[in-house]
Amino acid sequence: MLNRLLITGAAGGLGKVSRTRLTHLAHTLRLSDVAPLGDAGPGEEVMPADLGDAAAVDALVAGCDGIVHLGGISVEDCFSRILNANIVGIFNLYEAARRHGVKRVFLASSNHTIGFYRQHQRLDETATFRPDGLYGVSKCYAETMALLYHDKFGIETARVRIGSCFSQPMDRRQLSTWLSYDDFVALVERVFQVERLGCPVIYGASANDAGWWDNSHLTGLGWQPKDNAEIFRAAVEAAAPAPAANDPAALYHGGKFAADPIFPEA
Ligand code: NAI
Ligand code: 15L
Repeated sequence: MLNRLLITGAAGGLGKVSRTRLTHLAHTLRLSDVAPLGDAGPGEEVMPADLGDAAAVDALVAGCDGIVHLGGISVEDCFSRILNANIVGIFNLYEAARRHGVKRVFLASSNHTIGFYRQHQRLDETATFRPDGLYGVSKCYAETMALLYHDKFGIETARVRIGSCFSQPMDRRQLSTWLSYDDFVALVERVFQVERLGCPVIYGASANDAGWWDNSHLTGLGWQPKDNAEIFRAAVEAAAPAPAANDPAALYHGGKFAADPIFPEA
């Protein structure tokens, strides 16, 4: 069991799931975000911080022995916001982890690192990056920083290319990319419980019949996703007509992100 586990992005969708369902992993959960987090409950510490603020991130990481890094811009956005949270923020986080001797990180990367592959293509850990926007590029950077800090300083990171982690799949594409909350929680558990992690790329998807990603390289992790988006197929297909064959939603792993423009500064 960890002593103190830092969860960044704790006010977000996956942060809320983590806050309630990862309590058994550490004596104390240190919760951080720029958005309101409410009061600390039993076994919690609340520490608001902007990931772009190096001093604040240093204080955040001090005294922690594990990090679940969920914080940051989580969709396509203008470059300055991505730069602050996802580029400067990742540098601040790994530098703080190095200074304070944190040994293990769960990094929320994204399928948008490989979003421009076509949906007929099956990918494994050897797939090279094909980001579908600036957000995807920032996650490629995050994965690369994790690898650098592993090779140079021995910090272990699970580089988890999360598909679509919601209570249920919301469209046809997500029948392939869905990660259930139960499978997400089980993956975080294994990341912090396995004896030797290394720095693997992990495709964060449930055991979907329609899945596109191959995790067969993860022989020692002991993570076996149990859910399958197929049980939602009838409801998903009834909710909306199939997109046209040339619609990005039906063409690319990253779906409609591939059609996003470069967003102007707000
Ligand atoms: P979310 O957008 O709900 O949560 C992200 C949190 O980060 C927010 O609460 C936000 O306030 C915080 N944040 C943004 N900028 C910040 C900054 N400068 N400093 C500190 N905190 C900041 O996203 P969600 O869905 O919970 O995803 C969590 C992580 O997983 C994100 O990094 C996202 O990119 C990644 N991910 C999520 C997927 C999903 O399906 N939920 C799929 C792929 C990746
Ligand atoms: C992501 O990276 C986003 O954070 C999430 O909100 C979803 O859009 C997901 O990818 C997806 O591709 O479905």
